Amino acid sequence: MGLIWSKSEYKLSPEMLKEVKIETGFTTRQVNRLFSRFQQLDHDNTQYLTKEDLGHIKEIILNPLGDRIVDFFFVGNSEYLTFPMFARIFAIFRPLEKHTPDSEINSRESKLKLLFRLADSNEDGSICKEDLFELLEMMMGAKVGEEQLHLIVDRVLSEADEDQDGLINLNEFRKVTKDLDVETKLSFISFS
Ligand SMILES: [Ca+2]
Ligand SMILES: [Ca+2]
Repeated sequence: MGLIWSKSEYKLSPEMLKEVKIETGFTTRQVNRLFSRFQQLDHDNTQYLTKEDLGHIKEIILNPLGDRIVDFFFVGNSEYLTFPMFARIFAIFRPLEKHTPDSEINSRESKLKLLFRLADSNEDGSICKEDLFELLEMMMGAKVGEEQLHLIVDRVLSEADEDQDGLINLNEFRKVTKDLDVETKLSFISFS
């Protein structure tokens, strides 16, 4: 038998389908679509993705926080992304329904936490001036000059930093983003 014949596409097992559905709240159809997407990205049929593979996702390339999001997929510096890990991240981006409880993986609270973690580039649990500068620089691109960015950073920090320790913690972040439309900022992957 030649090599070409042994390169068969692997399938999503019923057990994994069930597990992913329970964990993410996706329907069977959605999990299947996500799985074919996973397979498309997995060019060499290894059943896991690398950072390079993720670099082909259009929504990620176009997102100003794309690189951060890719890093976020690879939790704990793991080099390999399996399908359940892949599905879990997409689940956070799943749009909110009317009364999504905070415990749900796609709740406003998990999206907010994700945004906070994306902002906290040195992963020390708070957003400092440098984190904020980097974040805004990425989000606003070249449209805003450095000087102006510094002004914006100072303003955001003085508004958000209630206990005046020079850092924005998760609680302060939650308050300052109270009116922010987290939904449209992060629900960039739709299944409709
Ligand atoms: Ca930080
Ligand atoms: Ca603070």
